[in-house]
Amino acid sequence: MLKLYFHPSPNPLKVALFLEEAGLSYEVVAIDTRKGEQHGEAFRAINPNAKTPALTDGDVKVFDSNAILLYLAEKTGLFLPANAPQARADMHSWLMFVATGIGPYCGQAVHFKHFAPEPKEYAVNRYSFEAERHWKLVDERLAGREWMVGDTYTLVDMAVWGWARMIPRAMGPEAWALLPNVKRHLDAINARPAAQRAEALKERFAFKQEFDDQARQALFPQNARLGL
Ligand SMILES: N[C@@H](CCC(=O)N[C@@H](CS)C(=O)NCC(=O)O)C(=O)O
Repeated sequence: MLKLYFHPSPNPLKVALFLEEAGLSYEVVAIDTRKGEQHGEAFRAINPNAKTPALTDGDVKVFDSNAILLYLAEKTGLFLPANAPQARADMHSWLMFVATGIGPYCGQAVHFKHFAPEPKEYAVNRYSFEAERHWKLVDERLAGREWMVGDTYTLVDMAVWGWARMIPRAMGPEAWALLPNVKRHLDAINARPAAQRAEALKERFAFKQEFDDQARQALFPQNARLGL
């Protein structure tokens, strides 16, 4: 049995989308990161990085969303691009680009825009600039093509979807004017029943909504060093 360790956030949602698209049977284990459940010993035995998502497949453990997408695609043979050198190279390049560029820069853009204490202008400018620069590259990639790699829907599109949903929060609602191809790609995936099922997973659990001291300590443990 597959078990998805889940919080309704961009990285876990990519994996939920794959599982739903593939029609795989899986159990969802809620990890309420605002309550600090990611730091528990049992979860860290699965993901030493103490972040969601993680997946277990029997005795196999896999963490980091893009690694999980690759694991599931290799396991099932689904949502991979053609088995040709350029298509596989494109898959790896864009997947790593999402993992090392889109995810971290959007995550930090959200953090500094919405959560960091003042003064923060320098950090907001750096991360929103880099988030925009990365998304413009995805937008150029999607100009004149339906999907990120080859001419079919693959795991790379799912990786992009997880964070594209967050663009207004990371960059402001006006960002869509700069990214028409990303918006078209997002709308196409949002219209898929699997995406709607992935988004609906959060309704099954009472995830903590309040952003209080408990949530701040769980998500921003570094603040303790500054006495915040
Ligand atoms: N590189 C990791 C990043 C995972 C990550 O940052 N997950 C967030 C949700 S999107 C999380 O669990 N945050 C809780 C925390 O930082 O304590 C991946 O792609 O899975």
